[in-house]
Amino acid sequence: MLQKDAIIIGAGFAGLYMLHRLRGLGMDVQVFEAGDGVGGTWYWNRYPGARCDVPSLEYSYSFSEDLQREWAWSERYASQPEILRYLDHVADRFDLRRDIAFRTRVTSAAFDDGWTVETSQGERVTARYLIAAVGCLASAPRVPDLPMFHGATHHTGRWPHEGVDLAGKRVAVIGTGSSGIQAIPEIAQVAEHVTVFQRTANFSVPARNGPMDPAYEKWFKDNHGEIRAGMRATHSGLMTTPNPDSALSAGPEARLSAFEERWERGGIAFLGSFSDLLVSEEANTAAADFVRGKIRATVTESRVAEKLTPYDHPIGSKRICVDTGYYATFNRPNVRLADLRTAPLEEFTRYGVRTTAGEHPVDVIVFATGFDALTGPLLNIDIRGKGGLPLRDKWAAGPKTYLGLMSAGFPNLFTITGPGSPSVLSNMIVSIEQHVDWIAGCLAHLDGRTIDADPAAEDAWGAHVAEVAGYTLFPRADSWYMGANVPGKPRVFLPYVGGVGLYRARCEEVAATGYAGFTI
Ligand code: N01
Repeated sequence: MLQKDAIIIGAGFAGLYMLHRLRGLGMDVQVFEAGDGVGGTWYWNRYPGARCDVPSLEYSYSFSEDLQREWAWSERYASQPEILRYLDHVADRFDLRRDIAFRTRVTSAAFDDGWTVETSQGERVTARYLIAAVGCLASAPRVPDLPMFHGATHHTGRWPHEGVDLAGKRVAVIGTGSSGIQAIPEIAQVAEHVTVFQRTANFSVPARNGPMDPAYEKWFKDNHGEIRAGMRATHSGLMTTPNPDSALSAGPEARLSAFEERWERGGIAFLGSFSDLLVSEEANTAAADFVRGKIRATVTESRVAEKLTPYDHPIGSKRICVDTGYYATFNRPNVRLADLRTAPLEEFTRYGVRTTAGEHPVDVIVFATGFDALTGPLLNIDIRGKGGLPLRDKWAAGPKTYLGLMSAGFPNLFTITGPGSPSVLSNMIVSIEQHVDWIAGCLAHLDGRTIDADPAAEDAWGAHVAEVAGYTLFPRADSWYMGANVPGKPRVFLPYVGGVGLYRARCEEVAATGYAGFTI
């Protein structure tokens, strides 16, 4: 049986950088990757319009000054193909591919002094340390099986690499989260007809994407060190500075102008218009009303505008969407909104989608129905810790982690951006680099010894994660942050909302005090 110092699961942003760091420690590492290329979420999510909602320069590695200097982003927000090209470049530049086994899914991992993993290729490999760089979403898409349907079906997170020719086709899109909201305007431009099946209306803000401004790019690169240090200390890991004022203390005119200014600027920074949008219901309603007004002003048919307007959750309590022409797409003659609240979905028939209002004949069904977020990518692997305890059993009532980095009883298993860490509430690249650096520092400190989280420290961290979430409006939404999108999944707020700056300080303090809360 092959023996390694460490095994990394996944070759996305997290796995690639982890491999690079562990090589720097002189470790012999094996990476397993299910796809036939690097990229993780950017390898799988190739649907039309797939694009990052964090500005390109901020959504890139900071660990290498040379990499940063030599790579040029073409747009303010990078498209999926460009991000994938970037990750391919990183893999080549740092000669990472030679330690990655592609088309190889880790199916199980069991601890007995070290870890033994089994793969879809029938291999068994052991290593002292196991690092799950499985991402938060992409490896666990929710794909229904529709044997009856005559046409093609595609999940946005499993889009065929050769693309899908939708020209002249009647297309159903199910789901109006970030993926659907990005894909629908693109699909509408080529398809003969698009029916959008909406269960929950969502808030979306315009991206205002455009070509990269060379002067801005130069400024960013010239001041890279200072800018990146600043980003690491913020709440979100983004460069944008939230307005520290309260929406409630601002007068109506100042409030409107702050919302208008951020709306014009574009992107998720809209939620930083004021400091209290995610903690005060009244402040949140002001922001939500502003966006509702924009939807009504954009969509010409008032009945459709009303259906597209969200009322059932605070703005930002579900991941805010960022779009290019989403609401205006509903003014096109070839786009129709099917509201599943008034006419619920009954079944997929041979020729289309049937709701209680009748059958919609279509040629292609696009599922933009999301993912079993945060826990799914880990629990899809049969992971067993001390005494053979399955992680699925330990997490039956919700994930239990210490700092989102380890789970007690699963020694030497690290989770990059795991549940209980800022992960999906932050700029993922900042959080990934922070976790990778912390894990690399920890492994250097361990020098081959075994580490496990203390159950008491884990319980205290879990209580803290829940307590902080309780101060916010996040738990008010039926979101994937809460596990609410997967039937039967425990309702627990999964990421840590305390912010990347405070979280980083906490992790650094733990390391500096001899890994308090861990047993070595
Ligand atoms: O998935 P989602 P996503 N019948 O879970 C609906 C990141 N991301 O792939 O709200 C009918 O958000 C569901 O309806 P409801 C980002 O973090 C980033 O869009 O559950 N409808 C919802 O409308 C994002 O948040 C980027 O009532 C069903 C939709 O499907 C995360 O990935 C781009 C249904 C799912 O929305 C996930 O986004 C894309 C059913 N049975 C994704 N089941 C950017 O960087 C589900 N739905 C821009």
